[in-house]
Amino acid sequence: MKRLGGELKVLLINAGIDNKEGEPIIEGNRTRPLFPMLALPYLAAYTPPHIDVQIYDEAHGLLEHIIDADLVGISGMTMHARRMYQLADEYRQLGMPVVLGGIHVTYMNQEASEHADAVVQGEAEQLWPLLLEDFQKGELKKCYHAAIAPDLHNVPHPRLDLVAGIAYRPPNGFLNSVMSTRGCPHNCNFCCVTKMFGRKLRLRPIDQVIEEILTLPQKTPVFFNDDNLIGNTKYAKELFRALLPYRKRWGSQMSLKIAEDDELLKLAARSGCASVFLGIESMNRNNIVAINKKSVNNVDHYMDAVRKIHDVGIEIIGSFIVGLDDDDDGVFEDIYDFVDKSKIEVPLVGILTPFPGTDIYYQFEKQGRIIDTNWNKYNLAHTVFRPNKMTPEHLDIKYNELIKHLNRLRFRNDIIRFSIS
Ligand code: B12
Ligand code: SF4
Repeated sequence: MKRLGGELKVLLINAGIDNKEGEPIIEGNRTRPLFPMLALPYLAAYTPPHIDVQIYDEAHGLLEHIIDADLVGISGMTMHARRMYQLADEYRQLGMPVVLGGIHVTYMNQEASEHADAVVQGEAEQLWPLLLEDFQKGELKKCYHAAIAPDLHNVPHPRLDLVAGIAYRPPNGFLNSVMSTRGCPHNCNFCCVTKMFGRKLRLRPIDQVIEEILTLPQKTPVFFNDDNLIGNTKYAKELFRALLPYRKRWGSQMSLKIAEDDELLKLAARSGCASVFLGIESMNRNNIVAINKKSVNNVDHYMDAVRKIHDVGIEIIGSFIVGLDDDDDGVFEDIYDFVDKSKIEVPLVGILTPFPGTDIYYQFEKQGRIIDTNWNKYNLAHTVFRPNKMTPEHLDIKYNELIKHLNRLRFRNDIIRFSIS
């Protein structure tokens, strides 16, 4: 177990999807990830050097054999929770202690603790070394709660080298996942981000971001792993200016507000922005108000915003939600028409999903509207709640039809050069 005096072996697993009994992801609406998640590379970076740490990322294939370790740490989103528990149970049966962490178990601590020796809630950078110390002393606690959101000054570089051998290499993907901010100033009711990372945007010093980018393979694009790269426009402009000399191509998630600031938009384009992931969410003003996004999304300006972004040569991955409370049968056509007319390059449509920890989760729970807690289905391709203006079955059927139609449209457009989806 705890090889005191000897080298401790820690295995970190990014859980995939429990596809033995799970639900397949709708073909065409999701692709294999091109770049890695940062949780485990960061934890590895915070692991003291005398500990041997290994990462297995199941995004490109489930782990088929047991890897020997003294301690196993498992991460994942809600859609990976069952696989996380399956792995945890297997490792624990073999006598290897398991720690679970990540966005899902942060909010489903009770459930997770049935499968784990320890559960970590929140951002674990500061906790992780302490947890490892406790483990080595034989004093592992059942629950660790990160009370303080870590400061982003002087964070070590995430250990991307530990996932380099998997699949994040051209032509299947690229390694260059970089974080520059955490949190988001907005608070959309379906989103976990502000609950988990806070509304106050934490900023990483720009020179440190650039320095990290320069250590990564130079010919492949950079994906900024931020939730809203332009959450602080002053910072974003400085970052884009700092990127100018390096002639990078990059993509990130950001809000539609990018189109409201000409200087910001032009700087983004000049600094190499090739593709943006935008939360367009809904064509319906009532929905935008209800999801608490009216300060960010103006439905009357969508077309104009898309045109402006296209005009500077940036491609758009547009994210839409169906099943919002004011959605009736018209929603599917509205989204299709918008994608068709606006010519956004990659439409991503998801069914509203009440992820644990979000405002809608608690709202739907209180209203008795959650009808399915099979976490495998929490991948935005299944209706797990009772919609307001249609049946769950109808929403599923119409959603699948829309995806098929959009895939044809996407194929027709055939202009995707670089995509972060
Ligand atoms: C990058 C990203 C992606 C990439 C994933 C690339 C890949 N290789 O899989 C892309 C764009 C493809 C993507 C897709 C999806 N994503 Co996504 N994604 C993110 C994003 C923006 C960053 C993830 C990240 O690296 N975070 C930084 C790390 C440091 O934070 P962290 O993961 O929370 O880890 C910290 C703690 O949780 C903890 N921790 C985590 N794991 C562990 C394990 C142990 C043992 C310990 C001790 C601690 C610990 O410590 C870490 C350090 O502090 C997050 C939002 C976010 N800010 O996290 C959303 C997020 C994870 N995604 C989300 C969702 C819903 C999806 C999709 C299902 C939907 C979609 N948008 O189409 C798909 C699923 C596809 C898939 N991969 O299976 C949700 C998850 C909600 C949930 N409860 O499940 C999030 C939170 C966004 C949101 N708006 O709510 N995503
Ligand atoms: S703007 Fe995006 S990241 Fe921010 S709270 Fe809304 S959905 Fe989440």
